[in-house]
Amino acid sequence: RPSPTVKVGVQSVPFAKGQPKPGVDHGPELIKNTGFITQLQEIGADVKDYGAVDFSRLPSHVEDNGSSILKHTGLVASANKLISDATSKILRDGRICLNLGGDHSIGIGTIHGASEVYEDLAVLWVDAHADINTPYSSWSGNYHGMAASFNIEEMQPYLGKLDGFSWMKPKIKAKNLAFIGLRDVDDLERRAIEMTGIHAFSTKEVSNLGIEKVLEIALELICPGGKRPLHLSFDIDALDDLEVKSTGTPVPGGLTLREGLTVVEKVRQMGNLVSMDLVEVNPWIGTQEDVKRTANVSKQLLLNTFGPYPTATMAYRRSSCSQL
Ligand code: 4U7
Ligand code: MN
Ligand code: MN
Ligand code: MN
Repeated sequence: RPSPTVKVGVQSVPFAKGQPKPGVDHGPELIKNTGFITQLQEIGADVKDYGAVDFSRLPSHVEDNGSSILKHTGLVASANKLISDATSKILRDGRICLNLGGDHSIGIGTIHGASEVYEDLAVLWVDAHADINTPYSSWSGNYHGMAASFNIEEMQPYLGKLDGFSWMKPKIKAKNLAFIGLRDVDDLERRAIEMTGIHAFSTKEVSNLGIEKVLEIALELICPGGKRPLHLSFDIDALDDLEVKSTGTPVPGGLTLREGLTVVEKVRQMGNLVSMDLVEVNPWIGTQEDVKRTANVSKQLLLNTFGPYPTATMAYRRSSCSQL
C-alpha cells in the first residue's frame, strides 16, 4: 500500500496519426471528464494536471513518402520527440507521469522519456496486440502497431534508419519487458518475441494460471524484488470487446474489467511505478452508451492505480456485505 501522498503528473497526449481512425485524439478529454483527478485528490492523492503536450508547432499535414506504406513517419517521429521531453520533465518534477492517449504510437515517446530519467526501466505492456512490428514487417503501416519495437535494444537491427527518429536512444532490454493479454499477434511479431526473449503472456495463460499468478511471474521476471522502476503501458483493448467498445482495434476474448483492475492493483502494491500510458480510448467509436462505459472503465482503472485503496473492490465488498 503506497503512502496516500502519491504524487502524479497527468498529461494529455492527443495524438491520432499512429493509426487511421479519427477521434482517438479526443481520448484524453473523455477520460478527464470522468472527474478521476478530483476523485483521486479527494482521497488524498497529490495529482497535478500538466495539460496537453504541445503539438501546435507540428505541421498539421505532412506529405507521406509515396513509395512507402508507412503512414505519417515524420509526424510520428516529431510528435514523439515532444512527448519524450514532456514525460522526462514531469518525472524530474518528482511525479509519476500518467499519459492519456491518444493512440499507442505515443508509447515510443513516453517510454523513451521515462528511460532517459530512470535507468534500467522495466516495461509491462498490457494489450491484445504485441505492437512489435517493424517498418519492414508491418503490413498496415500504422505506427501504433510498432510502438514497442522502437525502445527495445535487441530490435534495433530490424528497424532500419527512419527519417526523424535519430534523436532516439533505445534503452529497454528485451528481458525487462513483458506482455500481458495478447490474443492478436502477427506471424513476424511472434518471431520477434521468440528471437528477443521478451516475456509474453497471452489470454490463454491468463485463463490457465489466473491473472494473479501471471502478474506475479511477469513482474518478478522484469523487476525482480520490485527493484527496477516500472513503466506500465495499458492499451484499453487488452480488455474484452464487451467491456470496451470505444476503441479502434477491439479483439474478443480479452481481460475482464476485474482482471484489468487486478493488473493495476498489483502494480500499485509493488510501489515502483514511475510512468503509465492509458491509450486507444476513442470516443468517436460506438454508441453513446459504449462511450460512457469505456470512459467509466478507464476511470476505474486509474482510480485503482493511484487511489490509496482499491475503490472498486471496497465498493463491491460493501454491497455484498450488506446482503449477508
Ligand atoms: B494497438 C496490427 F496488423 N498488428 O500492426 C498492426 F493486426 O496499439 C494491429 O495495439 C496493431 O491497438 C494494433 O497494424 C495496435 C494489425
Ligand atoms: Mn491493442
Ligand atoms: Mn497497443
Ligand atoms: Mn488499437
